[in-house]
This record gives sequence, structure tokens and C-alpha cells, in this order.
Amino acid sequence: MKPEILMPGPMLASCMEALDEAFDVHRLWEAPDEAAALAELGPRIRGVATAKGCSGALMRALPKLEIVASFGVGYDSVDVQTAQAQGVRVTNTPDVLNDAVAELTVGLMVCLARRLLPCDAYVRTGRWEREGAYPLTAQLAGAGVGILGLGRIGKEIARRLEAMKMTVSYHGRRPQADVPYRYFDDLAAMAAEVDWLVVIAPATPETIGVVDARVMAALGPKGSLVNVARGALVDEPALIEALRTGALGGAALDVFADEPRVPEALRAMEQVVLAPHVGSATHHTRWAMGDCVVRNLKAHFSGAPLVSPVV
Ligand code: 8YV
Repeated sequence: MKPEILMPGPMLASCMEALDEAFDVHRLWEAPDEAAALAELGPRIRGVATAKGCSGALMRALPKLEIVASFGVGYDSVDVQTAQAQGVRVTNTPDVLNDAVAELTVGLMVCLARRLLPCDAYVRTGRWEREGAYPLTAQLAGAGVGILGLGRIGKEIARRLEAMKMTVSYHGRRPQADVPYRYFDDLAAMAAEVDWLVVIAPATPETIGVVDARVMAALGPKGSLVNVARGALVDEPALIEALRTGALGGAALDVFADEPRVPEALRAMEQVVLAPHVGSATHHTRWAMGDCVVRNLKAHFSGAPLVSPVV
């Protein structure tokens, strides 16, 4: 008998197909009455595969739960405390998305610095022909960038930005041995020294709201904020206000406080580049993330070491 797995919401097709082969998968969102389905299935479920997190309440409804395999490197939407308390293992999908997220970060920065979206509109709407050359823009080469969170993705971003001839600094819990970049133990102090601040730290109780009005003011009118981590790290109302008053020069955002809702104020600003949380969203990377979910579940149920445990 295959182990019974609960899937609270839809996942990538390739991941669902592979899970269907190895496990008896129950698709909770397809049940006409989710609460009734959970009451009936709950006692038999041994694993959860999820791209939308896993609450403590859901874990408590699954008394035989052994493992939650989460799709994504960030697992802030999984209640790891409850998992720990209940002896439930949790896995994520690290590393396979480093390149895709780093690539998007560079793209957002070039897009913002060189005003590629207004440039594109300038050509399409015929303004180039009517009004002549587009106003001059800024460049990345020679500028300073501070990375908040020099983890696996942060290091890939740093590498690429070095190649763009930027000077890289970083802030995190502690300085790291063997990295050639300047460390700041204070985020606002780093923001005051750089032209760009790239946010790529996980959302934890310590990091929520760390990019506040003070940090944005330190970044300054010529500075730009890039967030490819979680919306929760940035005080979004303060960001809107800083951009509105010119206290902060620009922003490139892939993540938001209340996705998929993006404040109208941000949508209306030309000094802002927006993306719909697509850091890892390439065919190649998403396939690899789904494969990682499957490999973790297979490892667990065959008694092998987990591929990427977080609990
Ligand atoms: C995914 C992400 O969009 O990996 C992460 O932490 O934010 C993204 O890669 C998301 O987790 C998919 O559910």
C-alpha cells in the first residue's frame, strides 16, 4: 500500500504526476467539503506536499503526519514550531532556484537603472520619433550594492553584481569567513553607504519589517531598493511614502506584503519596477523544485536521509 499524502492546493503538473506514481495523493482543494474530507482522511495521512504552506491547525488535524514537503526555499508559510512540537519533519527546495532568483534580481536592477519599461513605452507610443532622444539614465557599473542576507541566493546575486562591476557589501546576523565583501553589522549604516539595497533574507520574527523608514532614508533619494525575498521584510506603507516624497529614489519588487494584491500607489509610480513573484518561475527551476519535493518524500518513506530537511 502506498503512503497516503495530502495536497492542500494545486502544485506543478510534473510534481503532481510524480507524486501520483509513488503515493496515494488526496487533493484537498477538489473536495466539495474540505472540512468533511479532512475529518475522513485526516487519520490516514502520513505526508503533506504543499506549495501554499501548512498551518499548525492542518498539522493538528493529521495525527499520523510524519512529514511536510514544502515547494519553495522559504518556508515561512509552514508552521515549523508546531511541526517540531509534533515531531513532524519539514523539507524545502533550496539551491535549485539560486540561479533563477539571482538572474531575475539582476534583470530587475538593469530594468530600473536603465528605465527599460518607460524606454519600451517611449518607442511603442511613437514618442521617440516625435520627441527625440530619451533622457539619460543611471548605470550599475561603479555603483555600490548592499545585500541583506548573504545566503545561497545572496551569494549568487553578489557574484553576478561583481561581474556588473558593482562594489558588494552585505548585512546579516554575523560576518562570514571566506567572502570578499565588506560586512556591516548595522543595516541602516550599510544603506547609507550604498546605492542599491537588495533584500534576499528569509522572513523570520527577526527580519520582519527590518527595511523600515530609517533604512530607506539612509538609502536616500538616489538609492534603490530591490526585494526578491518576502514582502514582509519591508515596511510597505513606509516604502510608498519614501518613494512618493523622493526620500528613496526607486524600487524593484518581486514580492509584496499581501500578494497578489499590490498597492495602487506602487502601480502608478514610474520609478518602480514590479514583478508578480516570479524569482524562481522558470520551467527549468520549477521542475527541479517539484522534483526536490518528490525526492524528499520518497527518501522519507524509504527510510533514507532527507534531501533538504529544515526540521
Ligand atoms: C515560490 C519562493 O514562488 O522558493 C520560495 O521561497 O518564494 C518561490 O520560489 C514559492 O515558494 C512557490 O510556492
